[in-house]
Amino acid sequence: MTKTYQLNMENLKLLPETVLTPTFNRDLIKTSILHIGVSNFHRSHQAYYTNELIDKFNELNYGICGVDLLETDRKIYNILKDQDGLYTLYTKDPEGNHKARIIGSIVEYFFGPENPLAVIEKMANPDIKIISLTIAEDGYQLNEVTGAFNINHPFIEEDIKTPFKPKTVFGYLTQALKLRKLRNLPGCTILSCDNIKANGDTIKEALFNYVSKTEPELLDWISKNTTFPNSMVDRITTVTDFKDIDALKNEFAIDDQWPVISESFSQWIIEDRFLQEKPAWEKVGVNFTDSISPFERMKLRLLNAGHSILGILGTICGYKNVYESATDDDLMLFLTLYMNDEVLPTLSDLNTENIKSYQHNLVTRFQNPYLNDRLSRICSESSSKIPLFILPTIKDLLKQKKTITKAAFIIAAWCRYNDGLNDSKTSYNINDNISGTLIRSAALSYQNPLKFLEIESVFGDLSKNETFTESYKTSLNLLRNNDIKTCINIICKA
Ligand code: CS2
Repeated sequence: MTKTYQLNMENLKLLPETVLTPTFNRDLIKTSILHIGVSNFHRSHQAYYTNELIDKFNELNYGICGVDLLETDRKIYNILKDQDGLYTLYTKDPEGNHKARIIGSIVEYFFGPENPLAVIEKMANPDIKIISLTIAEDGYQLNEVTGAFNINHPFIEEDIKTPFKPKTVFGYLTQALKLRKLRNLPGCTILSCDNIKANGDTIKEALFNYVSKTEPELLDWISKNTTFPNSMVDRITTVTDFKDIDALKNEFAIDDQWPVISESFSQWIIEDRFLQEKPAWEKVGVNFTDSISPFERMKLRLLNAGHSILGILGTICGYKNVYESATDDDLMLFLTLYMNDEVLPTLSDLNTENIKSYQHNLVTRFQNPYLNDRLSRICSESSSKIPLFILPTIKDLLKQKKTITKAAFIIAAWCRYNDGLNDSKTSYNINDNISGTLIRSAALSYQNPLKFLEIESVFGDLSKNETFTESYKTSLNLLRNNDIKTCINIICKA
């Protein structure tokens, strides 16, 4: 058995040379970025880029203060405390090259449930120039259909009642910005890094809604003293499991309680609208642009939608990870036809060459045999993902009077997925905020196929669109009477 070293500052020097470790003095770093939601994704993406910037260019002014707001995040709080804020980013490319890099850019950490006032104070600290977030699709409390902020969400109602013990990002931001105003301090840039359309505009609208209800006199100050750049973030990051933890021990002698595993590819495109001087992230591969919209549409409709399709169809086939789905010829044929016939017409205003190369690269990324990207991760919270990844394509196709056969098949397959049984009659869990509604509606759809489409919070009035419902009903009927592979073959030949 190889000797392993518990990950912490003291042991860094004992790690084998094959491990990339921070070469900078972490004690000299000044924290100017506060990040809410220290998820695996943040740790594989923004914290990585910032680590590279500090490490390669000695930019010591851009340390990150990590913040988590939910009790369910206590695990990361304890682990980062044990490991002096260090963790391993373990990247795996499709050719089988593995790299272990210790990330040292998170130099401070605050845990909301333990001390909410300390978090508010830190957010109000003028040294913090950027407040960034990865709070996942469902953290924005949006109405899935209209995309509008849901002020009546129970968490939001609670925050309105107990403003100094907030639970949501909106409660925290409001109190912190109020303090900045009271103390005559500058505002900050609020940078969303989530997979939602126009993420900066979205957080801005949601925050303005919250503030106009709770602290209306603050609105004018916020609009003058904050900016909300949109950004597009991309790096496939899996759920860490014990096999990864063991592999790191065996391959690199690192004993890390919660490493992050991701592909080697990564992309970050940000609108250049920072209130104050921004980190020179462009030195480490980040692109700054005037408008994120073309990149974001391409990514959400191709990569994220592609994932959801491989997740839903693959789970019904009995597969467990993206690699298995993405190396199945039938599933890939369906995905390719969906992209070519039904997504590309909605992206016709974009550069065709860029789209082709993105699409081509996607196949290699999905087929990375070294990543165990579980379909359960992909399918979780589909009720928040489908409205962002698939429904906008459907709406555009219907508007343009183009064919929607494959898109309708995907929605019907999602209904079939919510039966909770694969084609070999093995059951799986439906992990979703509204799993009860999904399961009930899928059951009712045996009698009346439209029952599933009538979940208004997901589909809006799609059940009233006859062009769509005809195609959807045909697909659902097929799916109820055949295994998924047979259905895919029929749909692909149609
Ligand atoms: C995935 C994303 O959650 C999902 O459904 O599609 O997490 C995806 O892996 C990332 O957006 C990749 O950048």
